Amino acid sequence: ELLVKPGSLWRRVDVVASTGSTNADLAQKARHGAESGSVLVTGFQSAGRGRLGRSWVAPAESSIALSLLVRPDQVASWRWTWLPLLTGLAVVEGLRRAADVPAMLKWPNDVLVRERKLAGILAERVETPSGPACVVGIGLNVSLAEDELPVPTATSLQLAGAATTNRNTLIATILRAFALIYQQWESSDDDAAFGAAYIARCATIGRQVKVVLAADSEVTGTAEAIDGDGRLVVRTAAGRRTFGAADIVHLR
Ligand code: BT5
Repeated sequence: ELLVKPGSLWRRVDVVASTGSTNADLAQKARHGAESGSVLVTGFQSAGRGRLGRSWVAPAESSIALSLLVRPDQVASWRWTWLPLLTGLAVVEGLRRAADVPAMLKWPNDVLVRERKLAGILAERVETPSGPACVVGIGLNVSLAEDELPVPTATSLQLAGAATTNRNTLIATILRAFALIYQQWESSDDDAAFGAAYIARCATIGRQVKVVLAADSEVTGTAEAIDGDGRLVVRTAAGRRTFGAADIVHLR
């Protein structure tokens, strides 16, 4: 039983024991008319999706996968690039509050604790009969032990010494944090304010980074800022360059 009551943003929260991908399921529901504020939560995905064709892998019983459907009809479509970033910010703020872990963002939207990945976010635009919508997925490692980590760069709330690993508490806190930040973003056009809030929690800014553009092309420099479209601004020997979320950034 979830503690989240349907409110001004959350219209319904469905919980299933397992599925392929909550993002795929919710996108399908969106095409069939699911309303803004629909949430789908599961404990296990057999085909969890990452960005750029990668996969999200998490064992049953020790992780959370959830997807949120929003239809930001009032927001200009060029501002939608902020959705994955503000979701990352919501996860960081929610986990700091609920679990007391020093969560940070690695641009664009990996959630790290002590340089290891605690949560991943995948935002996907979906065309539906009533207009475009966005499905935002969050994968969170809750109680994985060291030998259960899918990759050595991962961590879990339990390994990070979290104050709670209670799923309902975590889900409720993340949904509340998202609703707060989303509603501020939807009702304002001050992306600079989001940029500032994001930068305050972003481990990438001020660091030496290597940006991989293609197999044989990379750029190194110092990450300086997030611009008005949520892109990363890097100072290189040859001047400033701006990168989008499809470019792969390694912290050095
Ligand atoms: C992400 O992709 O980090 C986005 C993950 C989004 C997962 C959620 S779960 C709910 C919703 N439904 C879905 O089907 N997906 C979303 P990306 O930045 O591409 O990172 C993927 C990479 O992270 C993989 O290639 C691995 O290296 C690593 N990885 C995979 N599983 C991990 C895990 N459980 N913890 C930490 N790292 C992981």
